Amino acid sequence: MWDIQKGYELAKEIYQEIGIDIDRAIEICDQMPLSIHCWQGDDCTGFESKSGGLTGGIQATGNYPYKARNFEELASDLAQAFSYVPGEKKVNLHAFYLDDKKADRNEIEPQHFDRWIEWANKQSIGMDFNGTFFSHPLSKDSTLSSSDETVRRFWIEHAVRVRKIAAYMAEKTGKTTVNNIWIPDGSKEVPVDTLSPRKRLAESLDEILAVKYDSVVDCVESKLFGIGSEAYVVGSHEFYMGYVLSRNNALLTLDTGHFHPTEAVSSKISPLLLFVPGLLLHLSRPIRWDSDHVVSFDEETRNIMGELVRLNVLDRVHMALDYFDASINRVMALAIGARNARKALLEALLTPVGRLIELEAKGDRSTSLALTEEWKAMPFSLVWDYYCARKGVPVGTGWIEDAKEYEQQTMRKREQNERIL
Ligand code: RNT
Ligand code: ZN
Repeated sequence: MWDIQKGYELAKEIYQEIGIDIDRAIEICDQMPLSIHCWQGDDCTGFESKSGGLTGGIQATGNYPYKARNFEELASDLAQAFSYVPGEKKVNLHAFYLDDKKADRNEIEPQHFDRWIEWANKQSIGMDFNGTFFSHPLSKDSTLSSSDETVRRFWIEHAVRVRKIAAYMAEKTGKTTVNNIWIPDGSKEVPVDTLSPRKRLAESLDEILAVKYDSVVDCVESKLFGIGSEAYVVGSHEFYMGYVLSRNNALLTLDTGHFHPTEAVSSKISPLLLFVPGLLLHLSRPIRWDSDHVVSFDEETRNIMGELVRLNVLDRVHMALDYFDASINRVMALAIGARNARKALLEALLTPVGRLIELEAKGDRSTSLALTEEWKAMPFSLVWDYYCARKGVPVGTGWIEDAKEYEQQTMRKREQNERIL
């Protein structure tokens, strides 16, 4: 292993030349919570007994063995993945990861999540939550926008309970719980009446969000299309944007895979934050469509973090991962995506924002571009390695062997993709 301390000292000097204090950057980066999704660990299967597979127009493709089949395995895999990721973390749960296979979605109670809460407290992490409006017999057609009043009421009841559970999680962990609402409602063909489902969705949301919980941050997530809802999605971007702007009762969720492939979430942050109090980011990697690939240290992820740092809005944004790849080791998928998100944030925090703004204000765009481009080749990895080492997290490729060892020692004992009911 190379001398990490030496690397840090060198990087400190180099970044100081452009006016950047790397210690300060590390500190800010470390405090920003990153919500790590449990559903990568089991291909979004959940713990309910009568699972009819993943529905709702989302899909986890691949058949890598050893997926987690129950609470113990999923919690163990998550803890393993967390150990490879520096910085403040939260666990992001879906309602169908409840600890009681008998309770239906309209019957879930806070106590069904006690084991998760105990686990989160042991890890000293916060918890985020999501209602599960898919993979259920009553979600076949639509949920909160349904014209069938019995169905719509069922899902309203679910969402109301989910918020209560979120408040309970916040109380037990002493940390804010972000509650995200995403529903799959939509259709393969354009319906004649595109408006009525949206009116019903707005009414449902008004009812669900009527009670205010100080410890819960509610968010609503739009989507351009899903499998089977290619032509029409009730909860479109315009719908939710209008909804939160008119009600001011929830934040807007931007999933990086939920827009047209030529649109970039990074370019939506500044105009939206001018009007909405905050955003939830679902970081993903959409390859040509909403493919939900593992988050990469790619241009868009770096652009998003760059924009948050340039706008100085980290305190108005919640960051969560949202992808599911069933074709690779799931613990490694989590570690790769989480490390990349954190890496991109740290890199962004090393940007000489003040200097660039000054140059732009002076109209010196050539120097600003030159500095931006030279900055890209600065020794960022030395700072990242030092940060990992300081947090007791494996440096560089150091975690890969360890994750392989975990697969051999722990995951391999599971029979191939078999579920324990
Ligand atoms: C689906 C949304 C949603 C889900 C999770 C499981 O397209 O992105 O956020 O991925 O809630
Ligand atoms: Zn999402």
